[in-house]
Amino acid sequence: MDIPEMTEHIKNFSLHNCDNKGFKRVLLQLFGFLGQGKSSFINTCKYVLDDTEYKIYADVKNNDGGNTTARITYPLTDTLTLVDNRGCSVMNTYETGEIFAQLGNLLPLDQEVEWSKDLKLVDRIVAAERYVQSSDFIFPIFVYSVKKGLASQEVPEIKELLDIAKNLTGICPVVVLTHKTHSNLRDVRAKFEDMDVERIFALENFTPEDHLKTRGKHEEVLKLFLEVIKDIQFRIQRFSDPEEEREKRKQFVLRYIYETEVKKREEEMERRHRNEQRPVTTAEQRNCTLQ
Ligand SMILES: Nc1nc2c(ncn2[C@@H]2O[C@H](COP(=O)(O)OP(=O)(O)OP(=O)(O)O)[C@@H](O)[C@H]2O)c(=O)[nH]1
Ligand SMILES: [Mg+2]
Repeated sequence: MDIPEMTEHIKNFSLHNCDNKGFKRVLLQLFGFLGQGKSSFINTCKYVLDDTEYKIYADVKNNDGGNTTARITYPLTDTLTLVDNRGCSVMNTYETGEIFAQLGNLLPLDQEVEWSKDLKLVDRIVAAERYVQSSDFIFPIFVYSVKKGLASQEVPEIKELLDIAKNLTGICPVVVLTHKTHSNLRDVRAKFEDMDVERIFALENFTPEDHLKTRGKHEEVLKLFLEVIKDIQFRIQRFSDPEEEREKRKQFVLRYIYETEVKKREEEMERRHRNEQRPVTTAEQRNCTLQ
């Protein structure tokens, strides 16, 4: 396929032509840590698919991230919609619960995202049930910046995040590596390959500073979407109806929140127990005598 054919193929892709089970739209759910290039990737995709001048749709900032604070939808074609989810700063349990609730599409779209600690997230998931459309097919895309590098000790935690995302959505997340031209590329790509990621795309996002359209950059994005479409067509045949899929995702996330909460409390109790068992130090004894 040449570039116009690829573009037409992506724009004409519709769930009506496959055994869609009642799914109507695909949400391409972007997730990842802060400042990895998620919003820039959205602007890049719009620039390539619309093929007009470069526009800033999703807010991009020149900082370490934390700029996107809401889940915003960006329709790309009649069927494909990109979702800019709020990035997390670290992999702590309450932030990851929140990420999975966003990823599983259990929280409302186009609204500010607040991070809820403890079980408040459960209340928000229940309250959102009225607003969330079950007919949305969820497709996870993990965005990671090559520029950041990837230390070996960070690998297990990213692998866990990707594995949970896979079990939650039923789809192996596609990994998009941004800042492709950075010298870390080879190392970062190899580490993601070792994490059993099936599809890795490395690209250089178009940015406000550099959006000269080259064939290489343009084609890279189109190829990514052709693969994503193939994955959707493969997976949709194996899904049950949208209501049941959403129910499964909800149960999965609620169980995750419950289990992490139990683990947190157990750890807290163990810590207290350890403190009680600890022999009193000479300094503490001295303090007691002085009082
Ligand atoms: N050179 C280059 N710069 C990039 C690339 N991707 C993103 N940037 C720049 O990196 C910075 C952060 O990118 P964003 O798109 O805002 O990242 P984000 O993941 O949306 O960040 P938050 O929403 O704040 O978590 C911006 O200054 C972008 O212009 C890339 O592939 N190449
Ligand atoms: Mg952003």
